[in-house]
Amino acid sequence: MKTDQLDFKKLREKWSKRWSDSGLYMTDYNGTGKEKYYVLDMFPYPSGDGLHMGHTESYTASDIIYRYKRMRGYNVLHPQGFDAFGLPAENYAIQTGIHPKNTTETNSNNYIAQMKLLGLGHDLNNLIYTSSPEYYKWTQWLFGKFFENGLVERKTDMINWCPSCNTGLANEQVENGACERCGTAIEQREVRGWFFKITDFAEDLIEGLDDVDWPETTKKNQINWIGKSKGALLKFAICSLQFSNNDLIPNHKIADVEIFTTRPDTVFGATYLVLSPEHELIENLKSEIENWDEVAEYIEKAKNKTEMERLESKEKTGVELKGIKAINPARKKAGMSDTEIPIFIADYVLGGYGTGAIMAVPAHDVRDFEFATKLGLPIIRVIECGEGLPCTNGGKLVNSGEFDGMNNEETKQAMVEFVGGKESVNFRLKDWSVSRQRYWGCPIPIVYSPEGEARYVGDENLPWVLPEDVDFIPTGTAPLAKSRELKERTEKLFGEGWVPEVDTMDTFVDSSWYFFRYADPNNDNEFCSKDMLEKWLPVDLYIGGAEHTYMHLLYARFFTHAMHKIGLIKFKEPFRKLRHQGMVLDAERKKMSKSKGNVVNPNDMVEKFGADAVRLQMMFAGPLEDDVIWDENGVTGVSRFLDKIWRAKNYVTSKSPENISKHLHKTIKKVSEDIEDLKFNTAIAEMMKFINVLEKEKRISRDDFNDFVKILSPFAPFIAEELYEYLQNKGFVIESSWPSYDPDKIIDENITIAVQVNGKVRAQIEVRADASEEEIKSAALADENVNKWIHRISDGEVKRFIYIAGRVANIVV
Ligand code: ANZ
Repeated sequence: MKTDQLDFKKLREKWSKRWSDSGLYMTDYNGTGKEKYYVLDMFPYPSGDGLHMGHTESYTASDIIYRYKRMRGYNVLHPQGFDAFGLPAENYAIQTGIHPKNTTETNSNNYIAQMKLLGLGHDLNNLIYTSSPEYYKWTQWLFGKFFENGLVERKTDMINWCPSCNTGLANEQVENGACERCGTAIEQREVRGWFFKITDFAEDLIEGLDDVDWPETTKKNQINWIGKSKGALLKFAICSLQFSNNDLIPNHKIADVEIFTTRPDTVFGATYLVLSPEHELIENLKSEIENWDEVAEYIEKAKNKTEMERLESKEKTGVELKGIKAINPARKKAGMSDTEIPIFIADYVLGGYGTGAIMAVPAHDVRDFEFATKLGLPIIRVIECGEGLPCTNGGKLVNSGEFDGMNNEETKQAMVEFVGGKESVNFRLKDWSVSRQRYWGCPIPIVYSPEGEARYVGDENLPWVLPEDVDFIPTGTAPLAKSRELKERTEKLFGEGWVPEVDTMDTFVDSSWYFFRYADPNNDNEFCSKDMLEKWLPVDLYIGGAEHTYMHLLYARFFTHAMHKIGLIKFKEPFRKLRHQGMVLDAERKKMSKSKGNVVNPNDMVEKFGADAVRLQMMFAGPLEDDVIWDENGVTGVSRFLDKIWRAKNYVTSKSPENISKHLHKTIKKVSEDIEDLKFNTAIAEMMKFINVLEKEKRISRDDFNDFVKILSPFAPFIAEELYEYLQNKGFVIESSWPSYDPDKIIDENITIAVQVNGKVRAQIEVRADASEEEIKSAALADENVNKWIHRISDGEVKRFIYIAGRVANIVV
């Protein structure tokens, strides 16, 4: 007897080859007549470790959507590519001497093989690699457009510096004061480099979130990151004491300092000013400051602290700027005492936020209170907001002259006018610093004239290729500075004395626009043609990890807004719908990590259980957004389910028994709805229920089984394809259409409802489980006993009908 065991290895070999050979997953770029659907994965960085279980999870989810939508009749774009520039390849090159180009190629090929193993239906014929000149030519072109439109600029600014990676980092790339790549504590360095003006879009980037279907927490986190604060800019005059023997001459004003505050209502309580150690005014006031040595020493010390250390330190430190004082403008105007207030520098005030200077109101601000108590500075309460201090609540104003007795919120605007300030909105977001002093990245397409003026190399010189004649060893200066070829190229094209920019771009620039390129990946003349933009974008569904909330997802949105602003595209938001997958944890619920040695390799799992089982288990383990506990014992459950399906082909006969066909229609309905909602776990549970019923009945018609195979196919494409062939269909299952269900057939068994008349049960009626309230009402009224009681109590008039779904109907007469 022939053994009929499900041999997943055989199926894999057979179908992987046939799918690739037939070009089944190639995008129909020009296809007309069908509605488009664009489902996007976050493309992987081609590391030596290969795909991990997290990829397996999110890529399976998007693959299910892809297959489902195609069967639903959509023209679907389901692309893939590689985020191929980046530090790890370069670090690897430093260790081994192998050029990053080669490691990228080997690693990507490994990824492609893994994607095939998992049966993922990406279009592998149109892959993109961000490190290829064909791609980065357009990254540079976009940089050029941004440059011409003033959206990228060169400036000197304090940036985060990773001393281990020897490169600058954007704020988003710093986690708790450490480099997000290597964990080394970051330093602040003043660097001249290129910055994208993301802050120009701060408001738009908040507003745009109203138009997209994204997880609420992700929206909230982006909004918090952008950090909009409404407040005011108030000017405080600075006076010198030098000529008066410490007797202030109030009119001897030497400067103004502007502060940003969200609490102008508290200005009468400002008892001192604080400048951040970086504040530019300090240097200008040098000749007036009596304790300059002490001040200079403090400034030096502050440089070595991370922003986090400065913000969170409980022990506030600072130094008074002796010899100068500030004037509290409100107290002066009201003719009050304590007009002159001391000025400090303290590192709890940051240079890069607001104006880098604050008015300190110790009675109502926690940090100011800590500082003031430590240094014994005066504290003046200006709001009645409870007993203790500091008190940050609202309340009635006191010690505030003509404002006394008024509610603090209501005085904010008037107070700004009173002291001649202006309202102002401040954002926490900073411009995106993109210059990296590393090799393996997209060259910045800029050259400098002998006078030092920056110029875009011009569209005609793109791609501005990454030179190959350099050493990778990072020294803190950019490796490209050592390239003779780049230097010569620049002089040849632009003239003697011209020099090239030698920094490369942050790799997040590459991934900020890749989803545009997917729509037209081989276009040599445009980053993406108008037709293809029109046809495919924006992205309908994007699936990827929530860890990208602050970097990639924000940068990609900024790029899209900026491209819209300069007229390259017609929309502002790139991703209509976004969903995150949860993390994959090991059986002990621990995060998988190399150091813990608990990383599960998808290849091993596919080898052991087959791709269908791995895909099913990933999706069955829980809702997509929840963490997945990867437990091999769990996989046996789905393997058994697959075995049952395999056996079920032997039950095919001429006609299905009624309960099988009813159950099938219910299953089709549920699976369709669940896929639309990305509830893959419950869709699988429904199919399992169906198979269990079929195991008992052991009879199903060919057409019914064929429909089951179709709805299974997005989840378990290998077995589904084999069964589709077994059922003598032509072509591939993904080319067939998604089965519809007959609503009349879905009716479950009847249910019994108690019918009350004025609260007393008078009948039990049988109705279909899905009967509407109207239907139940007429069935209840048609009941003889109910009718009798209605007429006994009243003349038959029904005042109200109350239906508690599935249980009780109450008729009030
Ligand atoms: C006076 C005041 C009184 C303040 C009060 C608060 C409470 P957000 O909401 O984060 O925007 N601030 C301004 N610039 C700063 C800087 N560069 N470094 C550190 N702190 C800074 O916070 C705005 C408030 O943070 C501002 O309002 C200022 O303190 C402080 F009862 O001004 B406030």
